[in-house]
Amino acid sequence: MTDLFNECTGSKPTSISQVDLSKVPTVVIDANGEVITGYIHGDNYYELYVNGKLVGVDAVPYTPFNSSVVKFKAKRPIKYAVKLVDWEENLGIGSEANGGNAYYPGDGGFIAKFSDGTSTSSAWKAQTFYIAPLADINCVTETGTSRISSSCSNSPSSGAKSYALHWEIPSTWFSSDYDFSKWPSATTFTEAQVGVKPAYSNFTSSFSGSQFIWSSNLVLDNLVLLRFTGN
Ligand SMILES: [Ca+2]
Ligand SMILES: [Ca+2]
Ligand SMILES: [Ca+2]
Repeated sequence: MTDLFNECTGSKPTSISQVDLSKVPTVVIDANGEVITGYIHGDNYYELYVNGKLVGVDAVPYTPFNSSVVKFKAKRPIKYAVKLVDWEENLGIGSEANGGNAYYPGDGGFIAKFSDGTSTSSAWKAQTFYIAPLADINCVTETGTSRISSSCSNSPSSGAKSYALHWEIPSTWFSSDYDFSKWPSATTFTEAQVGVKPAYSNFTSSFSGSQFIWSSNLVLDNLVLLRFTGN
């Protein structure tokens, strides 16, 4: 992956016209495929797999917020798999220092657009594998494959009172033939809900038509896997 916007390396273009796309290397997934360009932005960390192979990882795991551009050569239909992590400062309990609260539950958010015609939307599948911080794990319910934390409203007041739920990640979740058909649909969020940053807002034309997505809980779901098959 190549930086679209990354304050850590001083790469801070104010628009896509300032980005030299010819310098973005092509990752060859399928030698007889076509070259596809993608724009990616997430809070806080993402990994992109295409047709079962790792294409690249986010250059900045936590903050400052960044974005990436990627080129890969692959055969249609493109099988997208994205690992998302809403990182934390209090490791294992899903919270961070923010606004005077040492145990603030931070939020996530992800948006991407690819030149095969793929945009992030509720047509993607999104499954959570880590929910925190929880004051009481019994507020989470499971219905079918949905892991629902919408009733978990009380944030823990301290680290000692913070709990987390984890589910085992299938070892083949990113493979081309993994059956994700029963995963919940991704939930879309507005720019206001995710709180946009320059790493995204300087390039809105490149993300045009895509929506911010996550699993059903933008705040408490901290490790989310996405799957989508393009045209
Ligand atoms: Ca990042
Ligand atoms: Ca969170
Ligand atoms: Ca975050």
